[in-house]
Amino acid sequence: MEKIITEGIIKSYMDDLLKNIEVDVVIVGAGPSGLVCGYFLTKNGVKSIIFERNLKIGGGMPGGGMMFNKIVVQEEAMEILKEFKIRYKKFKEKYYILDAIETISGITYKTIREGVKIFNLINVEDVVIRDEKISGVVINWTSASIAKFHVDPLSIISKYVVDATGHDCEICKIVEKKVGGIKVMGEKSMWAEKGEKEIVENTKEIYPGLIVCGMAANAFFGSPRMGAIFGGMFLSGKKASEIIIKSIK
Ligand code: 48H
Repeated sequence: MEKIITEGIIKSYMDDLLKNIEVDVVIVGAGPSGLVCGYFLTKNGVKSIIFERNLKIGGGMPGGGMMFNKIVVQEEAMEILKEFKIRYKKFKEKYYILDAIETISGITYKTIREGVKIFNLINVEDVVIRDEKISGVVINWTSASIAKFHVDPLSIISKYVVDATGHDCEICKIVEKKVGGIKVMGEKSMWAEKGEKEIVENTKEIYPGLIVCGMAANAFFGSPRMGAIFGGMFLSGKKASEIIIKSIK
């Protein structure tokens, strides 16, 4: 039986990896914005995969606000939540309260079932660059990075890379440092209305082949944080997918 378990797991994982060596879109980060982006891309026929460095999926969402595992979502984003069949309660005019765990679990499940492959425990440590275009990502095991082992990485080729890495906008910082031509402004202090408004405007292609979405978009453009309100994350993930769909199709 042990032999069957081992063979089954290794073969099946390797099959998944081999099928995804070249894809349309690599999304970095399985937080709310990255998951929603992947869902709408795949639903519209654009093959996308997600690399997540953590063991768990969901980024900052399971923590809700200060570990009270609830989130607030505003009216404009509720259509997206309804598509994922997440339950909600109206709180005040135009604001809804959702269970953080149900929301992230529901989004994750539907995203995977739509056909997005999520690889957890893999860190994106660099990008592939060709003719001044971001053309893929460089990956390694998170455990190797934590241990600071010198293990050379592997690469995945793609038409687009989406930076959905949250507050740290890691892929933008890598491109700023190693490729040049862009400048990370850095996230500003709390201002929920402004942060939520600007996050959608900030979702765009910031370098050929590189789209920034979610909290990373506000960090890149120097916009404020907004606390545990998540409508902007969902709208931003959806907008990132629309930019790519329009360009690829
Ligand atoms: C692989 C990586 C890498 C890497 C990071 O932080 P997230 O939840 O990001 P968003 O933008 O989808 O959502 C932001 C939201 O959770 C939040 O923080 C809010 C609303 N804050 C407001 C406030 O005021 O504080 O998810 C990003 C994911 C995480 O799971 C990381 O582990 C992952 O990206 N990640 N994965 N390679 N180099 N860097």
